[in-house]
Amino acid sequence: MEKFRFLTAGESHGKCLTAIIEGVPAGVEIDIDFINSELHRRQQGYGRGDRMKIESDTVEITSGVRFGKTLGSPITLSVKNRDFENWQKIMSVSPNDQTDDKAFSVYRPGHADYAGSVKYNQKDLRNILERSSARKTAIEVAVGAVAKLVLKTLGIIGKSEVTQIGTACCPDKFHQEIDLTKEKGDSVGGKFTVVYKNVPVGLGSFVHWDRGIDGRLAQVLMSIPAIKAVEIGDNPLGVCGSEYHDEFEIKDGEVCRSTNHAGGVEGGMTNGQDLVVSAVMKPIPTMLKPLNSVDANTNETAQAHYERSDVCAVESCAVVAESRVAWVLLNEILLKYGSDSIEELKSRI
Ligand code: EPS
Repeated sequence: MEKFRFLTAGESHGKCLTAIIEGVPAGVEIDIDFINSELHRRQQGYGRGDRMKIESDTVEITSGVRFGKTLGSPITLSVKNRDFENWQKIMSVSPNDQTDDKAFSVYRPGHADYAGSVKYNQKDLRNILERSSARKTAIEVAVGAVAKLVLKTLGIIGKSEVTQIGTACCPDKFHQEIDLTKEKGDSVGGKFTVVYKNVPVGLGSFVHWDRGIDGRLAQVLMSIPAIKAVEIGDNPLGVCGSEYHDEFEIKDGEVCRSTNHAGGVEGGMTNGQDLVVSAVMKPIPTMLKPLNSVDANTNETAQAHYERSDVCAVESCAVVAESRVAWVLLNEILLKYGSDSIEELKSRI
């Protein structure tokens, strides 16, 4: 992140989630309804838990935008946690409100609880859960929506599709797979694909290991909570080179290809074909039927702590991934073309 940069802050049950973004050119139309519709998409999906019935995520913009257009100055976004109403004392910043209510000490296998408590020297695992929760992806999607608005003015559009839930590979079977999992008190993961169209040639580079756009995409996708694998283009396992690589041809005087196994990336750069990235999400590690664990206070075996959760969040995760790919694309576009205003950027592309 060099040209399009941001920080986010906020706990899952704290007052709100916040982001400060830098690098968006001046003059970009900011459609708040679009940002809110992206937040709404992230909340949807079959298999989501009860938290999503409490929240109705909407963004507030408090800097960087005037009369509907960006100023080129830092943009501040915030999304309120409605659930904070129920957690005011528990999440209080004041030492006078100290309480053990909602504290827990039995590690949930697969979560950040164990390593996080050792690393940050915390006895109450809630101090780890609150920021490691996937709740923070709400504000990340708001940031991604701003990036998408810039990309949209440049004609670059993204979408995503869930391709697998558990063992089911066809959408007709997805709900059934989630229902069966829920009945068993379990959770289920899956796979999705993000596609961006009209991506310019030459974003990223081969000149240094850290300039490849494939590496950047892998990093932003791998760091979504619960993502375990990322693929760019088609999985090449078991396929020979002559079948995998996309041959060139000339059509109406233009260089083109009739296949896109590479997913739009060759040599760490976009090649003008659709950018195609897939990721695998593990089953969410909080389960009604808990796994064996250890109580950090007593050092005795115990059943893992149960905290309200989702049975399946693969659809939401696909929306989060779309946003993150938008961060990378906008950053690479700004690195390649620069620009302080959207008019300048359009003319350079
Ligand atoms: C989430 C909010 C969280 C969880 C979920 C995603 O809210 P709560 O903990 O109050 O139910 O529903 O997070 C996880 C399952 C996780 O493991 O982090 C959200 O806003 O997406």
